[in-house]
Amino acid sequence: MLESPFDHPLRRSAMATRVESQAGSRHRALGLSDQDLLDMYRTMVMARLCDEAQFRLNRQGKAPFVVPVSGHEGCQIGSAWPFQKGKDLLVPYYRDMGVCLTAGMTPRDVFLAVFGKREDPSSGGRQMPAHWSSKRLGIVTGSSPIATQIPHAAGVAFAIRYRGEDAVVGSWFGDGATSEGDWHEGLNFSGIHKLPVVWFCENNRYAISVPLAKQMAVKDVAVRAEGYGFEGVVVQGNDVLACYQASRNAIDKARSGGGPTLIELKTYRFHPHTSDDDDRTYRSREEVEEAKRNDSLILFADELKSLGLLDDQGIESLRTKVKAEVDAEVEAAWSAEDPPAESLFWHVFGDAPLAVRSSNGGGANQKGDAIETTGGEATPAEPPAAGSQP
Ligand SMILES: Cc1ncc(C[n+]2csc(CCOP(=O)(O)OP(=O)(O)O)c2C)c(N)n1
Ligand SMILES: [Mg+2]
Repeated sequence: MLESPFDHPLRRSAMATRVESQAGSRHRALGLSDQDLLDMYRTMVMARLCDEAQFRLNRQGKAPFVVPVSGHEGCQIGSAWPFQKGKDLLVPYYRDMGVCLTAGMTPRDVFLAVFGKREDPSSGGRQMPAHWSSKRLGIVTGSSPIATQIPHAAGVAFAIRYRGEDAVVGSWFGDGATSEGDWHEGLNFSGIHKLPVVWFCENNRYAISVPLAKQMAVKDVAVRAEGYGFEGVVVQGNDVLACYQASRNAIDKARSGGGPTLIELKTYRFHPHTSDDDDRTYRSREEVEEAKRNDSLILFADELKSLGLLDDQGIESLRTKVKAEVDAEVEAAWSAEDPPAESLFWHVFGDAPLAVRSSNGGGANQKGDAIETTGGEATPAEPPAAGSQP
């Protein structure tokens, strides 16, 4: 018998009646309307369908590298939902498509990055996909080394405190990130200064192929919070409203000067780590299938059905509508303009490096100054030929 960390009362049909009344009172007690629940569910479906589309595109050779979200939708959307748009700051990690869709990114934004297009809000097509960023939406850019966003999040929270602002920072990371020195430094600093930050660990039991037991000698990441002087909470990450509730409580506490909280969201990723990984080498198919039976999308759909907000037909028609939307956005992103050749240097060098300047090139850096590159004759749709690069 597999040990299942996903056991959830909503899966037990014998308890259906209790679940109905519990669910009914639950969202109203949290101040969420019926429409809020439907919007949350729609965002979860959107994340799942973007994931399915990006994997399809990867297999078609159109998307060189993708990072899956499937399995994490419930914990991401539930935890990101209570943040105040346009005010709070979000410091996510690569798997956080659901966090970013909740913050206001669109499927078009997702695929502009997947295809490396000019209008990609995260980097103008110059970062790897899933390196989320949007000044407009308060999403702080991250880099690939695990846990480097943690000191950034602590620093942003310190700046908020220093300036006397009212914002709260949310920062998300995986269980593997918690083995990094950066993670300790960031959480320790946030505890010392009682910073307005909420830490979310999406514990999916693996750091690529490394299982939890090889990463830490404790069962729950949340217990580590005590060592930093603040509260740690364990939440079933496939229970969207439980994630919402824990997040909202922690945000309220942070905003009113109560300091940080570490929220551990127990979850599971259904796909390999990325499109470059083969998870059959380190986990059994039975384990993955067991986790899929406790998919947050299924659980939340059951909850919406028990509340009378959706029936099977409504669920199917929502999925069809969102799929059409995602497909149209994929098409639009695919046909969008490529970045100009000279944008390769933007935000990296003030001017193109000497080594790549030539007498017949031309372009502009981010300041609008003319720069010269060997790809000077290239248009955005036609990047310089590889052979012309130094
Ligand atoms: C400092 C550092 N070490 C190793 C890697 C390679 N790496 C990329 S993702 C990853 C796993 C991280 O796992 P976790 O934090 O649990 O997040 P998950 O991918 O499971 O969501 C590793 C080891 C890296 N990017 N940076
Ligand atoms: Mg992990």
